[in-house]
Amino acid sequence: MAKIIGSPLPNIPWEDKPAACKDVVWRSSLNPIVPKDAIPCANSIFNSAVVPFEGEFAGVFRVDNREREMRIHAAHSRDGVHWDIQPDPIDWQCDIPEIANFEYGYDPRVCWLEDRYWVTWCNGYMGYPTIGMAWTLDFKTYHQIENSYLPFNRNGVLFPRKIKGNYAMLSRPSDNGHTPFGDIFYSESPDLTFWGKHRLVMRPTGGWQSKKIGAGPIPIETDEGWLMIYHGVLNSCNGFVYSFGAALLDLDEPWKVIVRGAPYLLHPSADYERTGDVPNVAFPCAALVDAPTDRITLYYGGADTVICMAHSYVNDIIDYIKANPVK
Ligand code: BMA
Repeated sequence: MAKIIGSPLPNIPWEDKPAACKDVVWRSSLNPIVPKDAIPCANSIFNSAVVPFEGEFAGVFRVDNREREMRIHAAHSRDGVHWDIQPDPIDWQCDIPEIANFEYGYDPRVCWLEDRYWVTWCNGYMGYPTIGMAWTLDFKTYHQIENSYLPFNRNGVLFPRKIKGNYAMLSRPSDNGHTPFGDIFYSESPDLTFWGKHRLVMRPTGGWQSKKIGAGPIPIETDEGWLMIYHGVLNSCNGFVYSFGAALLDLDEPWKVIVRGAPYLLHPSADYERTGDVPNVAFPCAALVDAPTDRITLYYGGADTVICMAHSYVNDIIDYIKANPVK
């Protein structure tokens, strides 16, 4: 059994696995936990990040507004299920004039790293998507730094500690549209501003992950490797289908894949994943883990419209991908 290198989270939002469920990952019976119109300006609220904060939970949520602009809002919850979402988007504080002009932002992730929370998101720069970064201590004031990469890039996901002396991030080079390709890359930085030493981690393979792939939640450290949950896309005759699965990456050289699951963990099959602004999307952006009990709760967007939760055990996911690997 792999040992999780992490903290207790006894108040993790949780439901036991239904007796009839044969899957490794099961959906919350409360789904969708955040409806599309939870605040007046919202057209849809989805693909969002959640972290433990001061005994409760902080959220950094993707809100597409009724002009269909992509914005990021702060949120707070006592239990990880019921959320108070700020009515106005985050007002990023930035003293770099070239970066300070916010254009659009979406698909945020949040990572506790050393002494503060870092938000990464897909950030519009001169009309092009790249990875934006900002830090916060209180989820009220957010200090934006340089974009991490040249466009085009999406799905920037930090590792929660330095690896071999450098900060580390996964990302997914892309194009300016609905990218018909996409591999997961790994990059390092001495200071969170200058990123290099780029390494290929994984390419698409078959089936549900045949078109493109992108990292999801912050990787989870275990003594056997980093558990990376990622989305994969199938190009069906009715458009893209977003499912998610998992892989285990080497602790010191995370571009080396130890094992990668061939079947998906969750595939859009509930109504709220199949019907919405973009049908057939389950897009994970965050995970909560209670290390002593092995419990994991995933947050994912349903059909680009709502926020959902799913539960599992970290070791059940690891055992499942080991038993069903991509060969
Ligand atoms: C991707 C991103 C995600 C979205 C997905 C499905 O390119 O834009 O935010 O969930 O497409 O539309």
